[in-house]
Amino acid sequence: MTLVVVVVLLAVFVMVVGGAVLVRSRRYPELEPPDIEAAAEPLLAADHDRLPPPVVTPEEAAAVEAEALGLPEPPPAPGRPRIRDRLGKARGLITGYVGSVLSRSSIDDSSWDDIEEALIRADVGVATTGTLIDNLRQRVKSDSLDTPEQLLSALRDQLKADLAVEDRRLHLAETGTNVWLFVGVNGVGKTTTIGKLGLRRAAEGNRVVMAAGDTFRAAAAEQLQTWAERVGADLVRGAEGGDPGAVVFDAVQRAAARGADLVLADTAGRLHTKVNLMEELRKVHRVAQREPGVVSEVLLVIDATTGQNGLTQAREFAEAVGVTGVVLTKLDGTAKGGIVLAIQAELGIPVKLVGVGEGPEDLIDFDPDEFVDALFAA
Ligand SMILES: Nc1nc2c(ncn2[C@@H]2O[C@H](COP(=O)(O)OP(=O)(O)OP(=O)(O)O)[C@@H](O)[C@H]2O)c(=O)[nH]1
Ligand SMILES: [Mg+2]
Repeated sequence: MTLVVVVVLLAVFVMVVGGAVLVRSRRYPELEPPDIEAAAEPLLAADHDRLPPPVVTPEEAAAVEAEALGLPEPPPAPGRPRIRDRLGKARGLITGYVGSVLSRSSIDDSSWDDIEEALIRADVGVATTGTLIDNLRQRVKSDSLDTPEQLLSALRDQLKADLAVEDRRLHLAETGTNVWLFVGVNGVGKTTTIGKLGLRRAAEGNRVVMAAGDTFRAAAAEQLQTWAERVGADLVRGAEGGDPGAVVFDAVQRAAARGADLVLADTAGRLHTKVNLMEELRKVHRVAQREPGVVSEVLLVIDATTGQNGLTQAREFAEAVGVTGVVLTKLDGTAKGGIVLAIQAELGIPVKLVGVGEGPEDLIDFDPDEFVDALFAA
């Protein structure tokens, strides 16, 4: 009897508790244990690229902050190509020309003739080649070199020594609004170089203003505008045929007002015949120097494929506007590159940058050792 009562009470208890749980879970379905697999399914099925990354990098944090502040998106840092991978015809050029030196068992007159010819064919120019050979002869004598291998190794060292300069950096004045002026004849790559360099400076965190000082043709300003948009830089442009000095002056004022670090100023490579280009450039230079402007670099852009013509151009521009450095473009093409030596030896102007293509990353700081090694590459 007692047993029957206990069993009945137990059954009643189970029914009451079970019913309560059932009622609760119906009223509060969220209290039911979650179906993990069902919940994970949309995540597993989702496009992984659209899922938030697990870690926020400093660049991403900076991008979020920049967006919140309404700043333009910083351009990606361009990767730096190596000169030996990007040289066109110049790569291995000396090696190709001096093979005959190595085919002899000693150093004789023919070895010297071959080296001289190789340098001239490499665009070094007659005068610079003469000096180079004289220095090399002295070195061979003083170091008692007697094998062709030693001779070529001395040539390589001599080329590096002749290209060595103490300071190849691009300068910025500490006070005032820095202006880098780009000059050169038409088609050498001034505008493209400004674009590439602007991209690099912006990626390094600088605020850049571009000045479309080539008012000779409207397309020049459009071309610079495209680069300015890519860089996220301010562009100052004037009317077609307008005063280039006024454009550069306005750009300096705008840079100063906005606290920008640098003005990259484009200029025309050719003008209407009645206007003298050098006169015009002198004027632009003077105006760019007006307070708070400080012209801290005048970069002469030379197309390396023009060979010895580049030297004549360098001489003319150096006289007119005091060139502080050379940008040698198009070394990725048919250029032989020896002009680098002539410019430095004869005019004492260091080559600071080289252009090795039309893309945004195709601008390299000139390194003489890497360059000479590339000329001797196998
Ligand atoms: N392959 C190669 N092409 C280049 C290089 N630099 C510039 N270019 C090309 O050369 C052409 C002329 O370049 P620009 O930058 O317009 O030359 P510019 O000196 O501004 O010419 P103007 O405005 O006419 O005085 C363009 O097609 C560029 O893409 C380089 O390093 N390598
Ligand atoms: Mg241009």
